[in-house]
Amino acid sequence: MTTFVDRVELHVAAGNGGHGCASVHREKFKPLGGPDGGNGGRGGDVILTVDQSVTTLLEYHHSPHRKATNGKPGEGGNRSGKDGQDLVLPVPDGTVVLDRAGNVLADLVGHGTSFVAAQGGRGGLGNAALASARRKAPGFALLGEPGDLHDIVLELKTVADVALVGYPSAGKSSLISVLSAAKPKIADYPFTTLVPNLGVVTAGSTVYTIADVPGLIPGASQGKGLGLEFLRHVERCSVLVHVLDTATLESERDPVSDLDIIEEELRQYGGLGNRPRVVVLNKIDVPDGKDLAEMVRPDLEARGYRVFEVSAVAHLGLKELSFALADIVAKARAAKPKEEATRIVIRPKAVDDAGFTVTREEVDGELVFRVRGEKPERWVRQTDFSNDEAVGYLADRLNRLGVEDELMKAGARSGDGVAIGPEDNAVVFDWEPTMTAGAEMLGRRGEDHRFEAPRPATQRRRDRQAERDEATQEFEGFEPF
Ligand SMILES: Nc1nc2c(ncn2[C@@H]2O[C@H](COP(=O)(O)OP(=O)(O)OP(=O)(O)O)[C@@H](O)[C@H]2O)c(=O)[nH]1
Ligand SMILES: [Mg+2]
Repeated sequence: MTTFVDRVELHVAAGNGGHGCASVHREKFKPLGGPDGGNGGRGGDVILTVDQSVTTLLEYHHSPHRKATNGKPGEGGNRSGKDGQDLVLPVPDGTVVLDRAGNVLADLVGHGTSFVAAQGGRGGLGNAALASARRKAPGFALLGEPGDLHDIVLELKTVADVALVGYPSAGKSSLISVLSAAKPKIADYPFTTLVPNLGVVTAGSTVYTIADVPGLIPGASQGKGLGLEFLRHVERCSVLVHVLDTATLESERDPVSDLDIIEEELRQYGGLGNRPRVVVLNKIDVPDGKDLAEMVRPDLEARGYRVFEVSAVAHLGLKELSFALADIVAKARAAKPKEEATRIVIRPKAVDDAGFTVTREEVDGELVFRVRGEKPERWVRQTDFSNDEAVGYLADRLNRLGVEDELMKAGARSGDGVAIGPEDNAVVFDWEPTMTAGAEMLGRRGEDHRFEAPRPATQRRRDRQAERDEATQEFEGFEPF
């Protein structure tokens, strides 16, 4: 038997975006031909896709680290870097994707249904794309962004229409073996079935799937036997079938009390209450079994169950049962909202990237104003802090977004600490509210070691003047995103 794995933790890394290129076109007799640095390529995504030929998550159990390829950097001559390749990971039908906290991110049902588990980083713009009327020859380019890194959990919930539940040795696997072409393991000791079996049944014009789960015993909800762990495989079914053993040799058991006990365990598990149920009294080929079945039948029917007397071994009552199940399945399918086109691609929720927040915080006894927001944080990631022009461009962008104004409103004063990004990964600098001097804001008293390339004082003065001049004109810089 192949190993069955129905829960794995997977570490997915999308590709990083390639850096943009800063380059100036050169030709004989035409020394300053303008910026021609190309854009970096996009990093590849990691995509989970339902593939019906895959039945377990075993592969990911063996190698849980998966990475898509990076985008290539842009090059001179307006050559864009190549995009990274998406990494497509095939998963079984019915795979549920969760984050580590247990929140469901996606529920993948139907061949071809896909989920982007990690998004590749954007490529950085080259200096050709950053050029504008005002910034004719940018001496910088944007960095590619890192791709997403996520730890996710994959859980398999078998997609079956009909689920068989019951005590060990009640004959669940035997029933699957005679209703479908599946050949599960059958034996006369309890817990023969350790993982769910799945079979396909054809009854008239209806084709449906039927699954069993390992046998349940009293106290399964407290983890007795194999526990309720496998019940997630029956969560999606349209109908639950109680398989009751009419020929058990255990003196304290009978079909009705077996049913009560299994129902109690299902109730403990929760979520299956509204599923239609039918009762199958199995093993009526045994004479005592037949008698017992006839005895308990009125009782069960009085409770509202449809009751089928069958023998998996002697092939009795099977046709009636399979057609009745087909009927319930067909009705359930008709009642379900129409399935959307099969090839659904689920993308992670788009982050609200319009806004940003400024909050006052105390870090190690010092006042810090923290700026959080998709755009400011992305722009910081795109900035090559060893390049003053790039830092100036960042300052311009932040200013235009209104970060400066908000800091002012929040009470920030010259020299206060400002951090852009989350606590563990922020760019920190001392605030200079003279936003016209773009590069100065970040450059002069920055605490970030990346700011440390000094410029001579004369150069700085000249830059500042140029930037002031620039800022008095209306900003018309290229806004890439
Ligand atoms: N006489 C008789 N025996 C049956 C019938 N159905 C199943 N059995 C026997 O009952 C025993 C258990 O059958 P399984 O199909 O393995 O039972 P199960 O419910 O899948 O059991 P677990 O996997 O342990 O939960 C086997 O020895 C079967 O041959 C039947 O209709 N009549
Ligand atoms: Mg079994």
